Amino acid sequence: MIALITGATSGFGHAIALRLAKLGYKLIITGRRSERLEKLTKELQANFSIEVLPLCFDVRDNEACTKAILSLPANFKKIDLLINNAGLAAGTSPFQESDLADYDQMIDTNVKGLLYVTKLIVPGMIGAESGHIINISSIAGIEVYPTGSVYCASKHAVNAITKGLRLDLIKYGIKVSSISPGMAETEFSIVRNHGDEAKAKAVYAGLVPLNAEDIADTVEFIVTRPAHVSINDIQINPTQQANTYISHRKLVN
Ligand code: NDP
Ligand code: 8X3
Repeated sequence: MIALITGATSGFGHAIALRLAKLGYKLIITGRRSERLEKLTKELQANFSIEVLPLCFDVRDNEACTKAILSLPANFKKIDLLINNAGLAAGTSPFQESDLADYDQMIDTNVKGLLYVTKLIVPGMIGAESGHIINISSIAGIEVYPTGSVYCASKHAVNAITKGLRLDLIKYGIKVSSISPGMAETEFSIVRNHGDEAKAKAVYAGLVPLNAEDIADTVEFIVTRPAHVSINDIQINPTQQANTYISHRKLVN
């Protein structure tokens, strides 16, 4: 079985790569940071007896996505599992103070990037009359919270695309799933706060957030169901987070 994971250089994607390697998948790992891809490739090859192909490209660039996917060697062409994980939130300001460049980055990555990659992988799955696509969405795709309008819009779009793909691909035996996590401590908040690590840390003050392993566990559950079972969506939150805006924090002075 071959899996392609977007955004494998950090956080969820990195943990999912290690987990799928443990399950025996051959892996295509992608992201923009080539040195991290090289390091992960070496780690996967050293610890698991699997083949790994790193592909460095920006999912916002359709030409680069196309070049990368069309360059796949014959022994990596039949992709059984696509994990659309690459994504981000950018900015924490209310709409009226927020930045158009942040909107472009979120929509171009979370929505258009996911579409570009999926569009390139789906024909092979249709040809094989099998396959599985897992989109990493968010609880931001379920509820909208203050300062999150565009990120939430991007994840609502991911949910619509997930449902649409499921409807259109059902006749080819292709499973389409999504995972909708709440707060998880990865590089996500550092990116969202434009590199401000103190502000990123404060996001999780007084609670135990999810971690990347929790999402790898969820992926493992989804991909190990029998052929006749398809998981549509799994929502997963920290125990101290009820929804996007109600958390129970225990602050210590
Ligand atoms: P990280 O910042 O740790 O990882 C994000 C990954 O996405 C990196 O590997 C990054 O790779 C990749 N990426 C970002 N932009 C691009 C791009 N333009 N082209 C290619 N790859 C890109 O965050 P998480 O692991 O937390 O996030 C993964 C997904 O989970 C995202 O879709 C996010 O929205 C979602 N999510 C996160 C939650 C959280 O609280 N952490 C909760 C719910 C959902 P590189 O920089 O090398 O390109
Ligand atoms: C990330 C989770 O709650 O910060 O998708 O929007 S949240």
